[in-house]
Amino acid sequence: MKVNNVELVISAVRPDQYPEDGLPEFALAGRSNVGKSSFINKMIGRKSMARISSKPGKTQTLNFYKIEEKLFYVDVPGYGYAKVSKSEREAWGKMIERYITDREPLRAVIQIVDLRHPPSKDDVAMYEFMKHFEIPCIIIATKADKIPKGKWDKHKKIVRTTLDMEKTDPLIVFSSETGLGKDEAWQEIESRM
Ligand SMILES: Nc1nc2c(ncn2[C@@H]2O[C@H](COP(=O)(O)OP(=O)(O)OP(=O)(O)O)[C@@H](O)[C@H]2O)c(=O)[nH]1
Ligand SMILES: [Mg+2]
Repeated sequence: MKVNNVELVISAVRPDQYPEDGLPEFALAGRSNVGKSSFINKMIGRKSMARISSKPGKTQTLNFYKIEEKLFYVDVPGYGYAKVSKSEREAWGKMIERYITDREPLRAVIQIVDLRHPPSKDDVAMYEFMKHFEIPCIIIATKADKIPKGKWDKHKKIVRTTLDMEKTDPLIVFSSETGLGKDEAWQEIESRM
């Protein structure tokens, strides 16, 4: 999709603030600092529309980016940030759980993992959560620019087996630096709108 028009419609902390225009939504999930906001920026061709964190764990809201009046990317606070207190973590969990399980316009969760490393326990738990609630998901393995091309296939396999991914779920190798995987990701998203 060629993107000219992007608008941060709301940074929501409660469901009654979520947009009501019914456009399809694609939510980002992933470890803090894994590259969720960078993914959005690359997909929409903006350098800094979605806030890239210098301080991981800072984003505590659901940020709804409206793209071309056609869909929303929903930037979600990352999980697994050690310095977040237990009560904050619980509040986060409730907000995300409720959004993911109750949200009618949600078409898929885009789960971002780091291609360089095996998925963490939290990554596995997130994927299992989506399977349990039968949420469609697209897995993006990002930061591919940080390892040699010759290793991508091997690392892809590790991601698939560690998450115990369903065969039909897409796994796309991506880089927010180079734009690798951008077209494939857009195809996957547009096919679900
Ligand atoms: N080399 C490289 N760096 C990346 C890539 N994607 C993200 N980064 C870097 O990783 C850091 C974190 O990126 P963010 O996009 O802010 O990560 P996030 O998942 O949104 O983080 P939180 O909002 O804290 O959960 C930044 O320094 C980015 O520049 C990538 O594909 N390649
Ligand atoms: Mg972010």
